[in-house]
Amino acid sequence: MKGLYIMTISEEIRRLNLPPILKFADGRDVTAENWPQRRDEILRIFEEHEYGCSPRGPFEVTGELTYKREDDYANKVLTEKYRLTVNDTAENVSFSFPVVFHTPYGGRKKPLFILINFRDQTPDEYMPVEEITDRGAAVAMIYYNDVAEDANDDFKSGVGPLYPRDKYDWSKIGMWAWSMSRTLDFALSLDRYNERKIACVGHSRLGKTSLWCGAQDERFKYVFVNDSGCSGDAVTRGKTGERIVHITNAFPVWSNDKYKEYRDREDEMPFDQHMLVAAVAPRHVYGGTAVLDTWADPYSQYMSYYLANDVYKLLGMKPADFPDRRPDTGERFMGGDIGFHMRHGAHFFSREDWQCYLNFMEL
Ligand code: GTR
Repeated sequence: MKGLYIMTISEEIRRLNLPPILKFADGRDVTAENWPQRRDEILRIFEEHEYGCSPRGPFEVTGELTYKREDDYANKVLTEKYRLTVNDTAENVSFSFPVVFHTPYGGRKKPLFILINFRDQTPDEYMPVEEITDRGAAVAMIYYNDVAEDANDDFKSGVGPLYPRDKYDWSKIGMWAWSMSRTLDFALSLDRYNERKIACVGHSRLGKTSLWCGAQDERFKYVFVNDSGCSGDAVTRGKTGERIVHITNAFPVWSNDKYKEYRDREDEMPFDQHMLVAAVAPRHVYGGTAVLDTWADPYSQYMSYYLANDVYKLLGMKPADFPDRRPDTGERFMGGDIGFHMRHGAHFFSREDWQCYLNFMEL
């Protein structure tokens, strides 16, 4: 419904008193030159206050081919399943998990989506293989429970028990994000993907995961965040629907202990989620939201991209043409290095979302 909401987004934002993206914690101004230091400061803040500290390696990643089909999808796609083994040479531990790759045939190096997903099946309603490969892109999928179970298990499953918690207080979101980066380590070793078109993508809790992964790992040139909401791409202060108290009660393992101190104390946070969206700059970041996804709160999600756009302006990149008002249902903002859409319907990772992501990558 156009025009019903009359307050501008900048006025809504002003009332929230958000920590600024373009000031260091000590109050210094951020410039195009010192943006890398500010980005680093932002990442350390999220590590300390929300997602926890992940192992930094170095890692050696090898893959054992466990399945291969050369004539998949009308002979147009090579499907391979690998069992990846990650060797952390600093901590002397190793961990294995499976990944499926679908790579279309053709001469040039292919764009690659690394998708972290809810189900161990392919194709999947969140991974429309043919629609992706017909646009010339490959997709590699990780099933998140293979990395660490989505359960309140005191980090006793998957990769969790390999690392001491007093040194690494990483959350499940941190673990799942880590597996996307390790999958990229392996994918790049295959020497068949286009390094300028590497994307990470996930939906909902795995949208939060994609954002945390892509904010940290600069090899991901496109970061797609689908319906991630609370503790993902939605500004926390003032948001409707899910809040820190809900998410940390229901899913305490998605964040570290520090984050729980901000239940009903959002105004005391030295950060908010708009800073994490901004931390992807100068690479591409894109938020997909849905009008009926009120638990995630698409308007608070929009605020993050609206604010992060300032970094794209500062860095002389192509900003998005975001209007200073709440987005309307069906609106897509595609023209810049940062993008956003609010589609019809509810919480879901739809074909429409995928089509927008493929378009944004100009595939
Ligand atoms: C909900 C959770 C959301 C979102 C969603 C999902 O229960 O409250 O933050 O992550 O699950 O992952 O589907």
